[in-house]
Amino acid sequence: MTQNLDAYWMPFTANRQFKQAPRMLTGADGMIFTDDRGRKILDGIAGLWCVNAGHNRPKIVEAIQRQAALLDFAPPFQMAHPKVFELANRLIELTPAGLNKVFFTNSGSEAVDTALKMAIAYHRVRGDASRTRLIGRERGYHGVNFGGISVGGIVGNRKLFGSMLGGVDHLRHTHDPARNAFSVGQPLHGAEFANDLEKLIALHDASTIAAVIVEPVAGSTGVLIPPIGYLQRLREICDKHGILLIFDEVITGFGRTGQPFAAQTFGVTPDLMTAAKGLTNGCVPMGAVFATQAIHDTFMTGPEHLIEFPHGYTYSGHPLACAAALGTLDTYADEGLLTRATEMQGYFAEGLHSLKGLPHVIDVRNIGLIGGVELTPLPGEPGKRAFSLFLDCWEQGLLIRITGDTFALSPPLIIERSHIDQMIDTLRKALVKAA
Ligand code: PXG
Ligand code: PLP
Repeated sequence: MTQNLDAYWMPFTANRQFKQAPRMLTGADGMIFTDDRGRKILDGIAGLWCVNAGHNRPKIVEAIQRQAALLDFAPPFQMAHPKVFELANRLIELTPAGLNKVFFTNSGSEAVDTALKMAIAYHRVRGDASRTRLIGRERGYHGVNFGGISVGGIVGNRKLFGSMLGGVDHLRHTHDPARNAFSVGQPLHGAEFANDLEKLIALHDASTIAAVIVEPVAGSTGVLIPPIGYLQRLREICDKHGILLIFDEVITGFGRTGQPFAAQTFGVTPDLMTAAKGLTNGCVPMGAVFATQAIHDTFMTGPEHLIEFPHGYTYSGHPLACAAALGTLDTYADEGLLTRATEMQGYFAEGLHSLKGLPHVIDVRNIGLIGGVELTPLPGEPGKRAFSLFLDCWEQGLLIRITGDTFALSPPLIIERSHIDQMIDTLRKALVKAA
């Protein structure tokens, strides 16, 4: 197939490199992609951390097909359709107790900006209008919209784009390889990084701070697992000072860490929680923000004919997305996938940590079915060593994800031991070859 590749400007892609040697996917089933050369490629990253039930799942495919013929679109403002309520009810059975209201968006980025707006508006509606400041974290990824990059902490995603939201500050990230390299599961050291929040409160005064947003496990930035006690400490400080805690669970939601949400894995409940990706198994775009009853109810005052929260998207709660999400939740439930990572994580961790000692491997990190392996950068060429490894794995039939000189694995939750063996074997050979 020769195709003109010029017109399409690709997202988060080295466009010129790609177009010289395209990597074109043409089909997918279960754990396996097919490419345009007819090759089979093992999906080591659930598409992009989203296809948690694996590809081409019948209940999801059929639900989307049926819905398209039944009701293709329903306006979401002042109107609705039954499936969006059904989905909301199903979702709050899975969320941590207390998070029982759902607002729908079309992506993780939109979920993040929605949550930030909810937090600021919540304080204002309560009569606490000076609480507008948002606290993010270094190396945080919260999507690509202006709110998300403002609280985000990945310099490369910010520096081209001028001024960010005002009144934002950042906690330090928790990556501390000197003390924690090769930790299996949660690292022992670093709960005290959460005390940065006390410092920012001392600097800005709590009365100016609306919310703190963190990923329970930072994914895109290279798989940073929260040190034991860290999230608990953040929760305590937020409670002490009336600050909302937002967990961005776009990656960690829907079974990735061994429970439906990482909040449950780590035993810390936020006030607002974002999700996307695994919500529809990646099949139709959809995101969500979960809020407490108290936050929701704060808005439910004033004349009843007025809109309480002036925010929403044309495609909020889209019928095809709702159908896909319901099919996805059925598939997760039928197969016990939302806790399957607990069963598989031991074998997965063993495989990953067996890469210790191979050339240039300086750290291995894991939790649930998320793995990160960090390599020494090539002198003066950060990111290049991992990019070469990514290309080699692709040629050898394994799709991985890289960020800087760390590569990430986040396979579909249907993974079997034989797939883990294949992934680790391919990586081992690639690391040895590259040395
Ligand atoms: N928050 C978090 C924690 C994410 O991981 C988003 C928000 C944004 O979601 P959308 O749906 O707008 O992309 C994400 C997305 C990577 C990678 O390589 C990760 C994401 C997106 C693209 C690449 O790790 N996560
Ligand atoms: N831009 C214009 C001109 C619009 O009319 C709208 C929605 O009506 C938007 C942007 C926002 O689009 P969406 O609701 O899909 O986010």
